Amino acid sequence: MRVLVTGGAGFIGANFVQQTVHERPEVDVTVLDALTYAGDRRSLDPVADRITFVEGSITDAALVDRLVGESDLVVHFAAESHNDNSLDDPSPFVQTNLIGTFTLLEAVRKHGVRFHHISTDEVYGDLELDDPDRFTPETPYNPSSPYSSTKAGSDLLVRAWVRSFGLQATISNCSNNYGPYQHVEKFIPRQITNLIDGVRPKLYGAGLNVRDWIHVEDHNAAVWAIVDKGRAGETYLIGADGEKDNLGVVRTLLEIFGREPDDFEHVNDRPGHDLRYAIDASKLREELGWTPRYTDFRAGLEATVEWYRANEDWWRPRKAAVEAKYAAQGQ
Ligand code: NAD
Ligand code: TDX
Repeated sequence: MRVLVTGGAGFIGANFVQQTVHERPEVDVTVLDALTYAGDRRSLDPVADRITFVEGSITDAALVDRLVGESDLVVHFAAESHNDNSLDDPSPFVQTNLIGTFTLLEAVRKHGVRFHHISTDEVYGDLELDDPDRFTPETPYNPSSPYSSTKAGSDLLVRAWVRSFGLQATISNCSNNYGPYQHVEKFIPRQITNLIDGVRPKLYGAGLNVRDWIHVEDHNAAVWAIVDKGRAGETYLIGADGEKDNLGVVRTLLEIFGREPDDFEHVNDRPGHDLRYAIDASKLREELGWTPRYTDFRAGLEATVEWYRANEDWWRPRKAAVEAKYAAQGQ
């Protein structure tokens, strides 16, 4: 089977490619990645000699047409992925998340190739802290940020191509991922690398916002379960019952580093900051038999801390610029 992985040099995509090479030696992997500020070829070093890497954009219709035409399956991770950046400049979000997905859909339609679209729980908006309901595939779309609205738009394009053109496609909407190779702009790696540097973690606002954490390997195992056994045209929500407020995550990290529980700073809140995400993944669990392996969040965080300690040469080159950008925003 020949698989085209878009965004395979990013956080989740690189983990997906590494897992695929190790667990499915029969699969032939080609990565298409534009190597934006978020992409890093070094994240594919452990499998570099076992994959084909193509540097290019998913908005390049001729390139996409050729690569899709040589594939049996496309797994589409490529995106602009950071909410804070989308508040600063939404333009690349519209280009990559909307135009890029459209470009892929047209090629997949032409060549009749199976497509899996990676999306986010943020398309559903946010929940109150005490809301007993969680997101399900029936929850209406209500995105808040330029990032989540472009992801929502890309999901709707996929749904329309399924209905109008009979595309063999599935969609997954996953909650917040953590694990190795995540860019230091994101919450958990930012705080881990701050703590390694002896800097206090930075909490937006009061730190009461809730995210539903899942280890990246569990996300990727779910993606393969959907590709293997999912029904075309369906949406599957991926989550591992990992709700935590940001303050709780920071306190766990402080404990892992042997620091006092209040040794953090409150910084400016994110405008329009979604309060809470929570996933009901029962369809995925019941229909496809998927279960997460990382059920102990603290143990998963400890392993992630160890990875950042052992791979300082991977994250160090980006750290100062990320912190300078946050500092300019009072974050
Ligand atoms: P990331 O920012 O770490 O990686 C994105 C990758 O896409 C990078 O390698 C980048 O170079 C590449 N890319 C960007 N624009 C491109 C373009 N025009 N053409 C080709 N490649 C391009 O993101 P991530 O956290 O790994 O997220 C991957 C996917 O998973 C995204 O679709 C995101 O919306 C989704 N998702 C992420 C999370 C999360 O917690 N990180 C949760 C749910 C869903
Ligand atoms: O320094 C920080 N302090 C802080 O309190 C940062 C960077 C973030 N936060 C808060 C904001 C959020 O409530 O932590 C939470 C997580 O923030 P992010 O890592 O930026 O993730 P989020 O905005 O929740 O979006 C993530 O999950 C869904 C991914 O970045 C998206 O790509 C995915 O779709």
